[in-house]
Amino acid sequence: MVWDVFCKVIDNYGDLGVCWRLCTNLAAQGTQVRLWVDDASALAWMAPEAHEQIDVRVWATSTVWPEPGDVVIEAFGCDLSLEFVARMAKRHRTHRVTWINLEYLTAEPYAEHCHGLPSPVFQGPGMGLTKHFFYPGFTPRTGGLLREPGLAARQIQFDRDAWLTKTGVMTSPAQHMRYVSLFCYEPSVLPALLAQLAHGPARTHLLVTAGRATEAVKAAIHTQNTFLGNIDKHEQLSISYLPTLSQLDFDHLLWACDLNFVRGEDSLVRAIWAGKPFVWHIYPQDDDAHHVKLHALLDTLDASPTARAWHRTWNGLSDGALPALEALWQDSLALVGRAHLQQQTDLCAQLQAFVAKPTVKAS
Ligand code: TRH
Repeated sequence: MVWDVFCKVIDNYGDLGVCWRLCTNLAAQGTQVRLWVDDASALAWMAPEAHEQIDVRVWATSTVWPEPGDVVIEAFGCDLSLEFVARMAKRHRTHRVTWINLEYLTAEPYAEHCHGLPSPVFQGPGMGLTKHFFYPGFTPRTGGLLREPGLAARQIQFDRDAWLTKTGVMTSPAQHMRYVSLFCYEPSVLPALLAQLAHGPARTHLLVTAGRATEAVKAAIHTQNTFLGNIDKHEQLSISYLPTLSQLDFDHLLWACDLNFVRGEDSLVRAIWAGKPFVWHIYPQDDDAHHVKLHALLDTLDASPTARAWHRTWNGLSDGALPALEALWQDSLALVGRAHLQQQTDLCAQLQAFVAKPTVKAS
């Protein structure tokens, strides 16, 4: 089987991050994958070692299209080139081509209702084809979550101190140090978080990811002289600004920390698999549709009052002060969610089963 996966980078790292992860999951099952992407530059750090079964191709207007594969994944409604769609339709007359639109992850009920729905094409270059909507999700009636085999075993074998030392974060074994990762957009309460960490009572080392989170922390420190004074006085908070990490090391970061602040969708799922307390910064939408989406996730994971209060404030849904950190260190949102979601068939296996279904075959 050859799979074509199409990805357009809108902004941030999530579009490519999800697509690359899907491709590596497929390749691990022996599938040949072509990843078509309009801007592959982030793969240089996200996947520096590449993968011999994943053929990364530039998706440009001038692309000369090869024979389409057996399965074509259009990630997040990225609109395939009409020339390629025409080739798919032509091939489909003699050899089944399965066309799937992989949707964004959400815990909202519509994911269950829309998962697997067909959309036959009656006119235009794709006439005769059927596009299917595939919704990742948190319940058995959705397409599940990306979770590669062996993930839990790798985490068990992970040596946190060795990793922190290798990355230069830990120079000598630090007793009673709490590690916190920060991957976020620009939360308005970020200065309040930094101030809480700086006031202790425990010593905290903050690992700030490259890009927007680093810029946000530097801006907050720059404008918070009183807060800076606190850092200097008590030495409770130290900060490392990380370089861009490979996806593999991004997981290691989440495994190494006692508390993870994550954002977007792929890192949310990885934070759940990491099983550590986490706070999610949801990708903001203009019409505030993300408010419903956030609450749907919290309901699905049966979040504690602590987790709910943190998520509301961190995401700007509440004007109140940032809740106290103390209750968050023990929060079991990820642990409970992981125990439950690990029972689900993972997204890659569900995709493969979906493609093999007779109803899809007949399309
Ligand atoms: O970067 P994001 O904010 O992506 C977002 C969301 O996906 C959002 O839904 C989408 O609409 C928007 O982009 C366009 O967060 P996300 O989804 O967690 O993706 C980050 C990816 O980057 C993830 O695969 C982890 C990876 N990553 C690394 O590999 N190394 C790093 O150093 C960092 C910081 C991230």
